[in-house]
Amino acid sequence: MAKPLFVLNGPNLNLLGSREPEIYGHTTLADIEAEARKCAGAHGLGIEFRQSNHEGELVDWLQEARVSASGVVLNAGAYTHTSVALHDALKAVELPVIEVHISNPYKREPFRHTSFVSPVVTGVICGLGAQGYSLAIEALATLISARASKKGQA
Ligand code: CA2
Repeated sequence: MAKPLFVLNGPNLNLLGSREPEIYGHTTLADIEAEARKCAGAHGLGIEFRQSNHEGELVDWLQEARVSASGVVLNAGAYTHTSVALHDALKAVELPVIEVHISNPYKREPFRHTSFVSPVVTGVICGLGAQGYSLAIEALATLISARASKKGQA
């Protein structure tokens, strides 16, 4: 069986569903995890679903993903807009990575218009609500099976 997907969530995403529903909707992080498991399972993939409020822990998990995952979904929360450490960790990860944002940061405050993550990931999904996680998993499943058949040809 393929290595699992890592679905990594940054600061304050544990509060989803409890505040600011006009921006983030009513879906909780537990709901997102359940949907992500279903979606990945349909493609024969397992999930390691995690959330942290600590930048260094997210860096550790990206380093772990490098050896233990087949792809990564990353919603780095506010660290998206500040973190050189996450940028550097992503550069080293050598896996398909999809950056996800529930809201569309480009419709929001100017400080959310810069991402340190986007230049070093495979793709970005934003502004589509919690559904963005399932779309990212679909994209990873396609990328991973394309990689596997390329390897088989070699
Ligand atoms: O839209 C996204 O997914 C974000 O990554 C969410 C981050 C924000 O800093 C990014 O600019 C865009 C914030 C996550 C905090 O989520 C909360 C949810 C409910 C209540 C308070 C915060």
